[in-house]
Amino acid sequence: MFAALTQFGVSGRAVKQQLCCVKFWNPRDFTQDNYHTVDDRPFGGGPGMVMLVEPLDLALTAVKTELLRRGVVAPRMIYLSPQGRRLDQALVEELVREPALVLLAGRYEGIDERVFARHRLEEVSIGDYVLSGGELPAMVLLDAVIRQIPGALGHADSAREDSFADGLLDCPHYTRPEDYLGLKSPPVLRGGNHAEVSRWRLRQALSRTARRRPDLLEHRAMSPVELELLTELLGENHRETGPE
Ligand code: 9WO
Repeated sequence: MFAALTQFGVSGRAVKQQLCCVKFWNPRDFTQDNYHTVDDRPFGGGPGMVMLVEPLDLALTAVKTELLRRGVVAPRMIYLSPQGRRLDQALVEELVREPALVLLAGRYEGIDERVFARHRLEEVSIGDYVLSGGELPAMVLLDAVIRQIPGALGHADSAREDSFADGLLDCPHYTRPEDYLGLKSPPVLRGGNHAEVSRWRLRQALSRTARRRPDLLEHRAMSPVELELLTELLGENHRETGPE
């Protein structure tokens, strides 16, 4: 399942270049019975199954032991769950500075609560929806974190100009042809004036953010040029000009 992360794209290249290492631990390898059971019926009844505490406890302990051998003392351990703290770029930038991360992906209806008593697990959510397991959220988190590792991106500045890198939504992008079936690309982007291009992109980013995600602007400090552009935009809004 994790081949999408470890074998493809930016994250795949980072793994190949050994900028990071991703290791997998199967709770089934930490079972004692012949069937390698990792789940059981929930106490109190109800549908579905719950992941057994013992295989998860043993697996997490084994991971910690290996990390200790490698000099990592108290790794951050994260259980991917809809009950967790919402993943955002600030958390991603926090996590990329960690020497190691231990991610726990649940299946079925979830894990026995006593896993939390045995290990200090943070809960992280990638959004308010229920999936079939924590693996895809783990991959989402890892993709976001790995692309922030220095050297992971081909272009040195690609990360800085990413959406959210500056707390703003991304600006629109254009490439050839200049004119597609009468749909024109903005001339400013082809004029060769880099200062004007930067100003246009910032203006677009501010405008989009103000319209689509005003919450992002609430706690964000504004530079003088940003304030100037935003004031311009607000003036235009009052006069009811076109979209963005
Ligand atoms: C199932 C369920 C059914 C009815 C009402 C609430 C419910 N919650 C769950 C549930 O959390 N199931 C999980 C499936 C158990 C752990 C792994 N699974 C999971 C993780 N689904 N979705 C996530 C997840 C993780 C991080 N961010 C978003 C979703």
